[in-house]
Amino acid sequence: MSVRPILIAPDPRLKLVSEPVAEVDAQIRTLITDMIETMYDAEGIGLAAVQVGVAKRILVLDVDQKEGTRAPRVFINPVITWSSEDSEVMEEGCLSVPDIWDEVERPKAIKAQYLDEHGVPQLLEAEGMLAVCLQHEMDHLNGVLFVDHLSKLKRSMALKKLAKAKKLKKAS
Ligand code: GNR
Ligand code: NI
Repeated sequence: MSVRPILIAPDPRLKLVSEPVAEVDAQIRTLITDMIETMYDAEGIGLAAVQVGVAKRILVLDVDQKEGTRAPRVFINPVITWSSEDSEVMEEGCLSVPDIWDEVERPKAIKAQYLDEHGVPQLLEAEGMLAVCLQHEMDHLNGVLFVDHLSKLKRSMALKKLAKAKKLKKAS
């Protein structure tokens, strides 16, 4: 088990469309274990495989982390089968877009199908933070970051701030 480095925008690898997983083999299981460890280490509530440089359709989530009770959920090849017409605005952040938070509007509730870590098909109905996070992670699988949902002006301000922070970090 190991914590893997998280890619930071504007890394071009974050724009890749991830490939479906054909079989949940030992290599995929190691990747999933590392993703869970990496998510907790970074104090995130979700992580997509592409954020650690593996463009496969896998994501992990744990949106209601309480001390001592970790309950990571694993989604392989997830598909949203239904989205509510009602939308909701939430403040979002991203481990690949550090220190930038902004409001994103998304469908309030969704239904999804996916394979769990055993390769068994599952269905999920989600709303609230779980729905937000699942949609945010599924965007990653398609090469989309939350800042791509912002106005052009807000996005360019966010990316400028990020580039500046990267430069400062390099110099220090
Ligand atoms: O840790 C995270 N927090 C978060 C907060 C609001 C909306 C989405 C997220 S996901 C983010 C982790 C991450 O970047 N996953 O891709
Ligand atoms: Ni993210």
